[in-house]
Amino acid sequence: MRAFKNMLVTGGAGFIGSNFVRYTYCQKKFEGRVINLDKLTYAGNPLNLTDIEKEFGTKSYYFERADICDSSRMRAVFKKYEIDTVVHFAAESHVDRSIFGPEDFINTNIIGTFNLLEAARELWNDRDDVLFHHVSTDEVYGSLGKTGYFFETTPYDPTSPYSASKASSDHLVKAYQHTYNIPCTISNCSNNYGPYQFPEKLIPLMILNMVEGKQLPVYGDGKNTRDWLFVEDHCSAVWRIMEEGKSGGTYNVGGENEWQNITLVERLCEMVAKIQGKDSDSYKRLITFVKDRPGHDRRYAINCDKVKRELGWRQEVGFERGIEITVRWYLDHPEWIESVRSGNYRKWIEKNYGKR
Ligand code: NAD
Ligand code: TDX
Repeated sequence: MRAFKNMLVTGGAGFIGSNFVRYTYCQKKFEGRVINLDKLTYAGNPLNLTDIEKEFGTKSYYFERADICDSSRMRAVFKKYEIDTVVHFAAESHVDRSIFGPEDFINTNIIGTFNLLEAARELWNDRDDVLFHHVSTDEVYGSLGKTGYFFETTPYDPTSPYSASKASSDHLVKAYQHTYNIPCTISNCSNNYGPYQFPEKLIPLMILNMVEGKQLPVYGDGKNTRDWLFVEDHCSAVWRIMEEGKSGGTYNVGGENEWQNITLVERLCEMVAKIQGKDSDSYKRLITFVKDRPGHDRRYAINCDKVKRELGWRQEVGFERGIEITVRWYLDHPEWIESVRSGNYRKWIEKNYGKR
């Protein structure tokens, strides 16, 4: 089993990255140093980790506000903290945004990943006690019809600027492992859900719109299908892969939990209504079919037998429980929602980290 000392977590102020940092301290009881490197774009929110900052900020948790597109800064951070492990979450992550403005996706997802790999190549210098773990998506495989699954061997066929940029970064990671022998692992994961997800993504957007009595916009005919994974289960998979995965290995991670969007939104209406003791029809009436996303992938479904068979990973949180935890979290954290909705946390960032 690999052991890690100085772990650079990129994008640790975002949704999955912040859950991963919390999981690392609270579940894994990690005793090394965690260096959270994040540019704090609109999606990065330092409030996501105030508890960790408070408890570990003077011991082993460090925050570096930096852009992974800044190559000299990446090398400096590697040197400053003697980084031996990279867990690379930082990315532009929203498909709709990539359709309206792809440039940031090309820069961060491709050039940013390249910069981190270059820092590793230069500073790790053939070491084999290091690891670069790259967090990727099932969207690199394209879209499925009514049947079938994505396997690790499925040819890449990305369709959106977002998925094309993630596919490109995956290829770079594989090339660096192959050419320079940098120990690398990759995970390709399905749709995550859970606390701290920015409310531009389907599940938090729907919950918050319900609370505010706004329309619930469902794209197209609502029959596009996604495989949903509770975020903590993703974090446990990343840890398994980092500890035990083969260098050069790629691992699919999924929830084995497919839902058509419309059915998922109806279930969310029922969960919110149940928790609030209300009638779910009052929420279901808000469902509105809207113009489809251009190039909208029809269905994603992950086969994750490899990570189960080779590394003994399992999902632990079933969908009903995961949805309840998630809905309750959003209902119980109005101050987080207010900060994200109003952009107030930007003022906090400027006060603490200066203007961008
Ligand atoms: P997110 O958008 O919530 O967070 C991304 C984080 O990266 C933010 O904190 C942001 O400030 C930071 N960031 C963006 N550009 C940066 C830059 N140039 N330099 C430094 N930091 C930068 O995203 P997420 O949903 O947490 O996704 C994390 C990773 O997981 C991404 O690589 C994404 O492709 C992948 N992924 C996400 C899902 C999902 O369902 N959310 C599924 C599979 C894979
Ligand atoms: O308002 C909406 N209405 C709607 O019908 C939104 C925001 C989404 N949708 C649909 C589009 C998708 O079929 O819901 C589904 C999920 O949409 P998103 O939450 O935007 O996620 P998706 O596009 O599937 O991509 C997500 O999963 C894979 C993440 O954003 C990616 O970062 C990850 O790689």
